Amino acid sequence: MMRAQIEVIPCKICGDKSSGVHYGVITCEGCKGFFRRSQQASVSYSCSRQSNCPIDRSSRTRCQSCRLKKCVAQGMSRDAVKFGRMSKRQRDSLIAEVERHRQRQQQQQRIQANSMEAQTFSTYCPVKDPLDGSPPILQPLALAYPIHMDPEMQRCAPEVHPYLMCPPGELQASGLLYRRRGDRSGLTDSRGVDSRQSSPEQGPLGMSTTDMSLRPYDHEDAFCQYPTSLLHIEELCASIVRSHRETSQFRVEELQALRWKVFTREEIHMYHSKSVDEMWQLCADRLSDAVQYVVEFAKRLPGFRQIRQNDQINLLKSGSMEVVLVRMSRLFNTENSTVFFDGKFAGTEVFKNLLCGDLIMAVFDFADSMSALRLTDPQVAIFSALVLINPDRPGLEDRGRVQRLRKDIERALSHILHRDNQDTLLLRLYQKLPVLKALCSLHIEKLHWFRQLYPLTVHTHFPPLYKELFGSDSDTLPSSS
Ligand code: HC3
Repeated sequence: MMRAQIEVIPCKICGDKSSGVHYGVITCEGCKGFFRRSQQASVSYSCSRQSNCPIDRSSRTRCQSCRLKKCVAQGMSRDAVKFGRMSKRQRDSLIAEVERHRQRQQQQQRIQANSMEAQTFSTYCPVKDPLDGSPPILQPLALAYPIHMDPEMQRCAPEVHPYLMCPPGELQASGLLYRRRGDRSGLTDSRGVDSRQSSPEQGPLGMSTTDMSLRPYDHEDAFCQYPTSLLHIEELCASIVRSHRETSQFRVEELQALRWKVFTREEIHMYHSKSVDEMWQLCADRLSDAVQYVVEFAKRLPGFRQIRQNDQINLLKSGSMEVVLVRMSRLFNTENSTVFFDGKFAGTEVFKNLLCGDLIMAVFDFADSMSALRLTDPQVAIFSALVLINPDRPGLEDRGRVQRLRKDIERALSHILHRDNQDTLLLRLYQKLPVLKALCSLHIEKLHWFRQLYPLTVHTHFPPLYKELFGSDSDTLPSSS
């Protein structure tokens, strides 16, 4: 294939302009050179953070360990050079990818041309689409739609649920890795004021409201219009679908092309040679990555920013794992019961050393039954929004507002299913809600069990966002020793 054609796809590692296929992956010259240097016997890198540093064009030189990890996860290998030519399958997949890129670029240009017009009458004021070109396919969207792309969305009140509200990199930079000791609820601000009583003008930390990543409820914004007309419902659907598309971590088409990439026996053995806590740590890392995208999805949902800040946090705390599980069905291959995990398709046996076979079986069964519904991506998007915007979650202060938004999303779901001639799916989707709840309770139960066995691993090695969502206060507070 012509190099110039491949170059329409950005570097799979950092998103910079690519220069062709290097070591088996489309990369730029910088990442090609980096990978070559990393292969020297004397080289060994380590990450001083959580081993999940974002790698993009501007940050790629900051952490060599994470950059190399990403190169390997994307499939870079010295062997790719030794074995020379690509297989027919790889070539076909590459051609298809180039074609999809072209089409997406064209589509994007059309959307951009239309969006100026659309924004003038949009009830939901959708977040400006950050795309200025087509997104790279099948790579973390931190590259395609960097989570730090919208500076206003990123700023946060760091001492209040820091990891829900800030991308990890920023927190490290601000040195605010932990909440203050003694702040048991995590909702108390630096002045000892309960953030739940935040004034309308100021956020919990006395910051202006624009300093928040999850925006606090804004009285100026209190008048929120809810759609009644078909046009509004359609706008709501489009806006939710866009939020999903921008934050969905992996693209369905590309996962489809990668279905043949299953873990080999040797690779499965490698997972089996990990200790229980190493395996938990790995899964906690992957799960946190997925949750990060769900948080971003929530922030881009129409109406979410108009919910009170503490309610936004409560919805995410109780709903983000459920959305991860809904999204997991997109990554599931029913033919061989595998899920796209850690760069390849994995069966339940990969997770053996977590020692929670019942949870893994239940999660895989759920993914299988969801995949069997053969939902389209827009249907997954709106169902995910429905799962997240749930007025029955504990601790909500303004349940009414959540209820109203939920009603709109319910209408949106009925509308899209009706439009797709699949009204019968509605009941089947609602039947999934209690299953999701039960899975999440089982997940938390497993974490309690694991914490009793390995309290230090959770406290010291688990990603802060994971602890923020699933852990207890003792997991997030600095240890007293
Ligand atoms: C199966 C899984 C939950 C789902 C995770 C998914 C499939 C989510 C979407 C991501 O894009 C890819 C991905 C990676 C990891 C998958 C998790 C691995 C194990 C976890 C189970 C529910 C076990 C819970 C792990 C624990 C106990 C550490 O929290």
